[in-house]
Amino acid sequence: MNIYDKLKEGKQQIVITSHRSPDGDAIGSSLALYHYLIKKGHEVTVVVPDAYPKFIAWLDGVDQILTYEKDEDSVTELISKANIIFSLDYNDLSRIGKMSDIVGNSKAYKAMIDHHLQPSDFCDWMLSDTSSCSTAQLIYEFIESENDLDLIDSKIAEGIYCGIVTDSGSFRFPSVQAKTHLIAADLINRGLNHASVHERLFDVNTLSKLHLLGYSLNEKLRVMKEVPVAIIDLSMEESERFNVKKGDTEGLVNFALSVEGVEMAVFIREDTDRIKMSFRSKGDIAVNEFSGKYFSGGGHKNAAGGMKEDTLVNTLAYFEEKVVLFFEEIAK
Ligand SMILES: [Mn+2]
Repeated sequence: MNIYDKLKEGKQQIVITSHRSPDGDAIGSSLALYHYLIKKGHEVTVVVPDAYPKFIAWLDGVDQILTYEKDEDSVTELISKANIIFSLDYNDLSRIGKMSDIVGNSKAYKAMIDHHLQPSDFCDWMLSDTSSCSTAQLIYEFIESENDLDLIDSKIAEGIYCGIVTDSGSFRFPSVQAKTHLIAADLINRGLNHASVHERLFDVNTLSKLHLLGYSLNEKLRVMKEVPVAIIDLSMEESERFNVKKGDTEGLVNFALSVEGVEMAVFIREDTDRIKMSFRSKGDIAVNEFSGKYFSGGGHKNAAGGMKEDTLVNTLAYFEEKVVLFFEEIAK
């Protein structure tokens, strides 16, 4: 049975789940679907493994979200009673951490709506579209295929728009389709205040985050001589000096990549027990391969993570040596 018929069987007990460290698309798409399914007469709860970031705390319904980390018992009970479980913005149970057993073992009907590569087979029904820029766009298309676009109000529109904007780099990534813009236009026609969403998402920097950005660009950003690679590194001492909090260093690596002529960038940060790395690249340079080979990491072609258990000084030297090799190999 497909999800559309399942939803027509009558009032359902629905739990919407999304991935660990939920981002703007995870929460935006979950809340958009939440408000839509409530309008359709179902009983709905959104559940995530751990805390959502502060920059999306303004979304309508966010205060109703349950976190497994904090509410283990209520979440376990809800999932055991659910008729339908939605998996949004993830396609493998490993992405929901400690929740994976209770979701995996549940007898509920499971529906996946997601846009990541290589979905695992754990659902009864899947809307898996890897060409889509976001799960939020797929939520719009889900509502569209039910002929329910007229049910989209400002709450649903803000969730969808938040997911699209945050996952598409504000409509700039190659994954953005003409359809994505048509959806944005339709949401605006239905009353969405897009400017206010952008403001609430992006004009919320703390002073200490901006001071860190200034310092990183002024004192730390450098471009290697041998290869078109930009580096920003940050020691523990510097992190402490700027009172760095979770999320404060996010986006720094993109500034490094934006230097004219630079083709690859790395942000290297000394943490308590290891050195953490974040790689970005332009065009055909596959940083996931580089990271997999030298820094026990992986990810996407143009955005990957990695790490090394060594000192910052050693890691920098190792990186600079290996990245020169890497560019020699690419040139062959
Ligand atoms: Mn996503």
